[in-house]
Amino acid sequence: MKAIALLIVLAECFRRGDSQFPRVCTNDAALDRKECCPVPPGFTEPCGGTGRGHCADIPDLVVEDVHWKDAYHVDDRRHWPTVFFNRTCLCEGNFSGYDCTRCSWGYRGPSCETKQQPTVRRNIRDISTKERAKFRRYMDRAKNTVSDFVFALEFKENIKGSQDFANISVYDYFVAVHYYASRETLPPSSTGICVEEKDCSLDFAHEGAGFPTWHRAFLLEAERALQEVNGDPDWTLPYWDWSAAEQHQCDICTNEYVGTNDEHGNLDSESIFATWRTICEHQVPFYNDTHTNHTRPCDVTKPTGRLKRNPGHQDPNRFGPSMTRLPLATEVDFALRFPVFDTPPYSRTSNCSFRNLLDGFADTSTGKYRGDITHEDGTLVPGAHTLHNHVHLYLNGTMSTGVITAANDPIFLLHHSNVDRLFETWIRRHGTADSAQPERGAPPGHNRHEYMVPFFPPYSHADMFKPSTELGYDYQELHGQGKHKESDMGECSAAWPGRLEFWGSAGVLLFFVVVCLLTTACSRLTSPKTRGPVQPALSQPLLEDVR
Ligand SMILES: *[C@@H]1O[C@H](CO)[C@@H](O)[C@H](O)[C@H]1NC(C)=O
Ligand SMILES: *[C@@H]1O[C@H](CO)[C@@H](O)[C@H](O)[C@H]1NC(C)=O
Ligand SMILES: *[C@@H]1O[C@H](CO)[C@@H](O)[C@H](O)[C@H]1NC(C)=O
Ligand SMILES: *[C@@H]1O[C@H](CO)[C@@H](O)[C@H](O)[C@H]1NC(C)=O
Ligand SMILES: *[C@@H]1O[C@H](CO)[C@@H](O)[C@H](O)[C@H]1NC(C)=O
Ligand SMILES: *[C@@H]1O[C@H](CO)[C@@H](O)[C@H](O)[C@H]1NC(C)=O
Ligand SMILES: *[C@@H]1O[C@H](CO)[C@@H](O)[C@H](O)[C@H]1NC(C)=O
Ligand SMILES: [Cu+2]
Repeated sequence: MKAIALLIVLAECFRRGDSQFPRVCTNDAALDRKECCPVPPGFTEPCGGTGRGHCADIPDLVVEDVHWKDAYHVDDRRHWPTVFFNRTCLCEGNFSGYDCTRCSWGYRGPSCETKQQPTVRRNIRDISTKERAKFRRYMDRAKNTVSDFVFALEFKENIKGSQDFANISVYDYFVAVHYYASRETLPPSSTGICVEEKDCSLDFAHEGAGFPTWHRAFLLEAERALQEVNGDPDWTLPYWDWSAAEQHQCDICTNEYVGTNDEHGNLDSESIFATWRTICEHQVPFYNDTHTNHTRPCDVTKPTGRLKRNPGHQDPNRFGPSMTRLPLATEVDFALRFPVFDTPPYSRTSNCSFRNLLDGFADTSTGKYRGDITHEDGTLVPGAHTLHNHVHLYLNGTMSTGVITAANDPIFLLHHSNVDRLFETWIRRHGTADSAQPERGAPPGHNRHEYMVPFFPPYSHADMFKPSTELGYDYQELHGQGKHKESDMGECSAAWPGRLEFWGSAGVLLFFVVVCLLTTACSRLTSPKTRGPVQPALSQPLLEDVR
């Protein structure tokens, strides 16, 4: 009993987090009521009233299951966003945004009544010199303009009112959002809630089924913010097709794009980005008088350094020999062949999963997860650091030192725009069946209907799992259009897609084979449409699952 009481007390002590909300909702009254339903400028009712939006309770869509770690229960991100706000605007028709003054993705017009012609995200190597200058200027304006979102400097239980929220620039807001989604809950401690690093961190954006959809939402929000701050609603984020880079080296690491660097990784003073300061580069353990360390919330008002980049100089002994160059187009081709979006446990250890290949923890020759191996003599065999992860590490600097602060470097947006383009290529090739995303069983916050932390007002992964044209944008060109004839899927044979692992083992197979032999269904085995000896015995819904 005492132990349980102590645990509860501890849990109460360590609820923590810094977070971000519209400035209009961080006044004392709104915080107390946990209600963010502002009256938009020019209106008289919250959320604009009938025909536009009204205030409503936020449902809790969290899926509780085995992957929950103790750290989850002391984290402000739990049951997002209800620790902070449990009511927000529910917009009608095609309206959206925290006060229903914006349009849903893909809609335009004063009443958001028109479905827009998709805007086109272009290859940054193909846009004009003028457009490149615009890219640099637009980024810099976002870096130097105050956002209408503010960021909390304290744990939830210490937030007293608006004074605990700080202004932040439009660009840094996105750095902070990415940081917040992936930050650790508390430092590992032998006496604390979690002993090992892996149990202390909760990543709502990476290493899980929601990786592509989370970053898609992030890019849409960032693109819109850049359009708004620059008064250019037709502007689109360019993408950097690193798999087609000259000599497999960073061909946009020049002052025309994101900045040239010297051998120490410092940006050239001629680049506009040399003046940029990073935020949140250090997670500071925080000694609390209860004798356990917290991870102090990032103080977004304090610059933490300059951008660093040194492409091709990442340590190959630590991360593998491929670190001297960018990922190859053949590796992308390989990943795109995988028809199964994700496989249990929908995490960094997933095998034969398109998502995990793209995320970068699966080997692009076997299709299987591969982690670091340390031999007894201390020698390290680096695990798989492929595609998305490979590019981060290759760039050796701000993009590689920690996933939590990588977004400080503007190349992050260009890299992720390309990652989203690969996700889109996969969608156009393999479809968007609901069954592709897990309903449960993924790490916290990564299941299909869970809200993506920390977007506000909240929306789910499912909202992003559709062809980009339905969200109002498209790409100049998808990856390897028309040339994906090969069938190599490494150790994940095409007739045996990884999703079947869900059904366990050979034992289950044997069961189906026996059932099959005992019934007339066996004749279906010879049907010319079937690919392997097992699938015909499975029911139709499962077959759809497998696709
Ligand atoms: C330590 O944590 C407790 C409980 O959350 C809090 O009341 C107290 O202010 C914290 N101490 C410091 C120095 O912030
Ligand atoms: C929302 O939070 C307020 C303030 O804590 C509380 O009074 C109310 O019961 C909550 N509503 C729901 C639906 O949880
Ligand atoms: C939303 O947009 C669609 C497409 O333009 C339009 O048909 C529909 O009427 C709009 N809905 C509302 C409620 O305005
Ligand atoms: C934050 O920004 C808003 C809008 O620009 C401004 O009105 C407010 O004074 C700023 N607050 C602080 C503490 O700087
Ligand atoms: C907490 O962190 C401080 C500073 O890093 C360290 O000196 C102390 O030993 C830590 N305490 C615990 C209980 O881990
Ligand atoms: C992935 O494949 C490896 C090697 O075949 C196997 O040892 C491991 O258990 C698999 N992992 C999962 C999560 O299925
Ligand atoms: C860049 O890579 C070198 C090894 O080649 C390493 O010593 C250095 O710490 C890396 N720098 C950063 C910022 O990651
Ligand atoms: Cu990320």
